[in-house]
Amino acid sequence: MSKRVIIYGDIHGCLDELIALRHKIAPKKGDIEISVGDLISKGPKDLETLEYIIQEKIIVVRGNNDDRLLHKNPEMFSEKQQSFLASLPFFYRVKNLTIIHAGITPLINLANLSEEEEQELTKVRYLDKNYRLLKPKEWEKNFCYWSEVYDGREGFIVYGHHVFDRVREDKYSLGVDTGCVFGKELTAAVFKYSKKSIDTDSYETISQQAFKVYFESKKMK
Ligand SMILES: [Mn+2]
Repeated sequence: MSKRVIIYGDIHGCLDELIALRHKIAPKKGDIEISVGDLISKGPKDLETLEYIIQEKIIVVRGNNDDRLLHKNPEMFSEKQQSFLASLPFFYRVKNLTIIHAGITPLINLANLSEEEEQELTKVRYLDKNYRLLKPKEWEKNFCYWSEVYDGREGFIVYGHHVFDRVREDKYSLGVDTGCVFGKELTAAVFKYSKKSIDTDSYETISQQAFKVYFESKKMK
């Protein structure tokens, strides 16, 4: 079987589901495994999940919850875990795929990111009509969801952060957070690797049902 690029949605400490999902996928040597971030917080097994991800050498991009917990409660982590979290990139590229935790806006250029824009990559959902990112309390000014106006200039973006009932596909992006920690599913998108360009039309999704509801939230979406 040819090499694959396997991209996991938000894990949020749901280690048992991650292990069950990887059992279905059966990653082999040469496969590239990437997490969209939000490894921790809200779920049952933060530290065990971190250790597992480090040990299994899964690539991770930085999620808003990874950052939040690291800054809010650094004492909960070992030095190794702290430096792992602090070193997470804000995006990761494999050929024409770009993995980002939340997404991008038309005003952001990945080659030249300010610190504020780095944070936006971990948080963006809705934009106003000038394509500025809206804070949750401003969502009534919602003009669009970021992926509706993304034109593909930074590659095909695979992201998490926003919970969908099933993966969300737009022309140049794929949302893979299906809300495991909220009792829904942990999903991976699996692409065939190619030296030239990865075919973003023919991916497969593989999911694992959550074993329980770990976190209840009115603001799930
Ligand atoms: Mn999340």
